[in-house]
Amino acid sequence: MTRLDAVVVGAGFSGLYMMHLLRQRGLTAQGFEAGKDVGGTWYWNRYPGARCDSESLSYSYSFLPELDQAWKWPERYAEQPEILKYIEHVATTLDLRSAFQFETRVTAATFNEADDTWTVETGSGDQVTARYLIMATGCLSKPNMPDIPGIDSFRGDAFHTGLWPHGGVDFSGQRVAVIGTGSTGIQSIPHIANQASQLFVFQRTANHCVPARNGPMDPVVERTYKSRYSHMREKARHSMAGDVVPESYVTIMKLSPQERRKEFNRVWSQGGFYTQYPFTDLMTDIRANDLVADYSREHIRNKIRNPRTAELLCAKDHPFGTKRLCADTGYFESYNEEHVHLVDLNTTPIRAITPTGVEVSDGHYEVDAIVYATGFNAMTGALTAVDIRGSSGEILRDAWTGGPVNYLGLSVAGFPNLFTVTGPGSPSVLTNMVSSIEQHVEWIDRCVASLEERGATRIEATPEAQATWVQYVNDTADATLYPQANSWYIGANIPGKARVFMPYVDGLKDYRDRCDAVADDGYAGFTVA
Ligand code: N01
Repeated sequence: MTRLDAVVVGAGFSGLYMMHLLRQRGLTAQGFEAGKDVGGTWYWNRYPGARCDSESLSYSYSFLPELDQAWKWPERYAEQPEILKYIEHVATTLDLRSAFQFETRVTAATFNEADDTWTVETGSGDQVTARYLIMATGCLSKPNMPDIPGIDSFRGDAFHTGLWPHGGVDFSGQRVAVIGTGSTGIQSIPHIANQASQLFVFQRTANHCVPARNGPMDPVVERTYKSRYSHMREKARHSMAGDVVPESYVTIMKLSPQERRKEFNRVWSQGGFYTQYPFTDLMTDIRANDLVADYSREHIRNKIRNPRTAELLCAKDHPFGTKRLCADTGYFESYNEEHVHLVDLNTTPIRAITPTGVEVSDGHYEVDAIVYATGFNAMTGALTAVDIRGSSGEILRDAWTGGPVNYLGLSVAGFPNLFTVTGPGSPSVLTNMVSSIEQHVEWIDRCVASLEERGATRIEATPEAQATWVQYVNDTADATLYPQANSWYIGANIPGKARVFMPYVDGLKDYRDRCDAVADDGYAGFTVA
């Protein structure tokens, strides 16, 4: 059996950077990736309109300053093909593909007490042994297909947005159903509407949206950014959101109604997630949150001609931003088209998928194609899908039945030498993902280097440190409005999944400081042997 220093699972932004750093340290590492090539999220999510909601100039690696200058992002927010092209370019430049075995899914990993190694098995029958196992499997990579009666009986074409066909899909002249109105549904619906002859959107929950304000890259913005790239990266690294931060902050409840209006107009005209960043009380004071939510609903009512449709599209059942905000480019306007119909699943729930369409409580919609924009088993799904057996033989999936527990979002008690990149308990999904990924990967790299230097063969979170961390993550989330929504952050989208708020809400800077303090303190909260 091949013996290695490390196995890296996943060839997205995380896995590629991890592999690069391990190789730079002179360690032997093997990567496994289920896809045919690199890209991770950006390899699989090829649905029409797929685009990053973080701005292109900040959604890229910071460790390649020459590439920062050379790379041309055509738009304010990059489309999926542009991001994939960037990742492919990095993989080629750093010769990272040679470290990965593609079209290979890791199915099991077992810790060997005798020599502090992991034996990793793949669906193709490979077995390798390595000191470290690094799961760079992504937070939103395990697609969630809804459990609807008759789902397999449909005779038309059915697609999940997270597993989109590589050649694309032409919906021209077709009657299409889209189920789901999260970020993905909201990005894809205007594009599908442009092709379909009839489009039926099945909505269970209206989501809060902000205007994306996408457009061609402004050359002045690009020039300015590029002239200060290292400064911008440094600011992002030490910011709450892992992104470039606003110049100043305001407390909504301290503003007069006129000041508030001016401030809301300002952030709305900037668009994107900037609408969230400058407000200190948005996510903690429901009165402030309600004011922003009211303002956003006003925009929807102004955009949509049919008042009943407008009301259905106004998010009302959860505070603004407590589910992942969606960035809107032409989404609401789609409903002004005569061939686009909104079906409210609260009044007419789906009963079944039939061979010819979607049956709801008061009728049947005949369609040629169904698009499931129904999201992911987020943060834990890709980890619990693998039979990861720790030192006592316990499977990670079983250890997490009551919700994920770990230390720093990086390490699980009972699972020595296992690292999770952007795992539950980390800020990841509440930040610019690439900034968080870099922090995690660099921390793991430093930890591995320290173990190698000390001649240690094993590192493991203590149950006490893990319990304290989990409590801290829960307590800080409970001090915000986040847990008030039935979101994937809390596992609410997956029937039977434990309801535990998973992301770390205190931001990347605070998280980085805590992780660095642990490392500076000789890996406090871990046992090293
Ligand atoms: O998934 P979602 P997504 N019957 O879970 C509905 C990231 N992302 O793929 O809200 C009917 O948000 C469900 O309804 P409800 C981003 O972090 C990033 O859209 O549960 N409906 C909801 O409307 C995002 O948050 C980018 O009531 C059902 C929808 O399906 C994350 O990916 C771009 C249903 C699922 O929404 C996931 O977004 C796009 C059922 N049985 C996405 N089951 C970037 O910018 C589910 N739904 C990088």
